[in-house]
Amino acid sequence: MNILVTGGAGFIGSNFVRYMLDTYPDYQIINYDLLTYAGNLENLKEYENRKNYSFIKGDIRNKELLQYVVKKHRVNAIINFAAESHVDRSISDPGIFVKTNVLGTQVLLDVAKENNIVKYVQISTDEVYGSLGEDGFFIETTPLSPNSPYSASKASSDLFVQAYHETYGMNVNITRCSNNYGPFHFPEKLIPLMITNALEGKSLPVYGDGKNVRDWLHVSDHCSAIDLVLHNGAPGEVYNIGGHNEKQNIDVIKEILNILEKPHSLIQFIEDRAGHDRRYAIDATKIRDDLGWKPAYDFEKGLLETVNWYLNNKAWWNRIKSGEYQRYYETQYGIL
Ligand code: NAD
Ligand code: TDX
Repeated sequence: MNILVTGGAGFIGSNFVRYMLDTYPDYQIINYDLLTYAGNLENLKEYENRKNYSFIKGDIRNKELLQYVVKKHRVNAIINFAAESHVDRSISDPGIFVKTNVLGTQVLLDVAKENNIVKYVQISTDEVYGSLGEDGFFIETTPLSPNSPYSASKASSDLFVQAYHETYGMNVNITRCSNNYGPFHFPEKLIPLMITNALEGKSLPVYGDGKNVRDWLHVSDHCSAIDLVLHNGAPGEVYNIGGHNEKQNIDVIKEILNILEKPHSLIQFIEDRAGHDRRYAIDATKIRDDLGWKPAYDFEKGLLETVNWYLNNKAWWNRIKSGEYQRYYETQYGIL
């Protein structure tokens, strides 16, 4: 297979590129990424000279460049990770979310259609389903009910993917995964922000009462699920991905502080996120039954490994936190 991975320099994309190069040495992996603030080639440093790996800096909205790349590399599958991915940024500046996530996906779908790509996989999110109450789970047929500009843009892209399947008969899949964690996670997101702030002796900003629930999945379990969908997903199907690791934010934060042996007094409750979804929980029965997927990670083990990764890779996150991200941080949280 010659696979175009868009957004392969970001958190999940770079973990997926690594997973594919390790698992399928005979596949060609073409990483196409715009290298926005979230894209970082350092994530794939050890792989840059592999002969079955190439990187192209490009925008998923650039149809001409995509046509050239797809033809040159005889691409037969596309997996779209490229997106603006942070909910808080979508609240302060929604426009780029529509441009990248909606328009970008539609351009990519056109390129796939015009080049007879055999499989297109859209990496979506559980956030498109909106928020749950105290109980229940999202299943694939749960109505889309996004609440943030980010999730509205992801839901819109999902609808375009489904429309291209229905209208043009394209072989597509959509995956909807819960919150990922693991190595190379950008420190604007909850887990890496809390780990790195604690290590720097800074306050840990908790939105609202800290009792919002997220359903955590180790990024390598997400990668193995995408692998199965790429190879065995039935045309047009949606697959939910999640490992039944529902946690309140405050409990995750306390666990991080305990691992690092840092005081709970670093926790600072701040104003809630606007439109903050209360609870996400995924029912992943379909991908388990139809494709035989099973997550390998237990959350406690995964969190410990992740904390250790940040302890051992200070240079990686220091470079991020001292650069442009610093300006975003001051705008988002002020000086805590
Ligand atoms: P990320 O922000 O770490 O990475 C996004 C990547 O996309 C970056 O490398 C960035 O440079 C690239 N990119 C942005 N705009 C681009 C454009 N116009 N053209 C080409 N590349 C562009 O995001 P992530 O957390 O790795 O998420 C990857 C995908 O998975 C996203 O589609 C996201 O919606 C989805 N997802 C994320 C999670 C999660 O918990 N992080 C969970 C479920 C689904
Ligand atoms: O400083 C913070 N304080 C805080 O309390 C941050 C950054 C987050 N939070 C809370 C908000 C959420 O309830 O922690 C929870 C997780 O927040 P994020 O890490 O921003 O993730 P979330 O909003 O749940 O979205 C993530 O999961 C689904 C990804 O960023 C999305 O790309 C993915 O689609």
